[in-house]
Amino acid sequence: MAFSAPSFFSSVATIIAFFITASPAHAQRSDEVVVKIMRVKAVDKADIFSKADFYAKVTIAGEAMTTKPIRGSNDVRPDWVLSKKVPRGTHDIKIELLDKDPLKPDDKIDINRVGSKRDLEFKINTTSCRVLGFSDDYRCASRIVRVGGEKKSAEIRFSVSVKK
Ligand SMILES: [Ca+2]
Ligand SMILES: [Ca+2]
Repeated sequence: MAFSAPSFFSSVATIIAFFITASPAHAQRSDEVVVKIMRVKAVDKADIFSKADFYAKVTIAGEAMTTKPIRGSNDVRPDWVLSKKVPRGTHDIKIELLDKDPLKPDDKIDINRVGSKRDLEFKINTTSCRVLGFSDDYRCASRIVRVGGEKKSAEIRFSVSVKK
């Protein structure tokens, strides 16, 4: 070529190329993980003296959040919604269900059919929008139903979705 660009322009081009490839807006994209618990139903008596006082503790990417208890009901439709902003990628989620008790430590309710486990622990991939860690993978926002089998167990219906 007859025309040779001055070094100033090639430097500018290098700087622009750097910002395009290393753009923080691209690298640090974040998503909001939303866990919704739609229903909790006791399988056996969660509370030996009365009806259950269910509440949930949900941990998303290391941050634990607790709902208010719904007192005196063995079958609740709580519509609990817990969410956290996370960097795009795969993150851990834990769901624990408990029965509030004024006189002694709250009981952990079994919602995991695996004998040695009472909680649900799984992962969300916010890029592919898939819930991982169960026997089948679930798409975002699909309804997931789990039920425990030990003493003081319940059925739980929930969904995990991602807001981009
Ligand atoms: Ca109770
Ligand atoms: Ca279990």
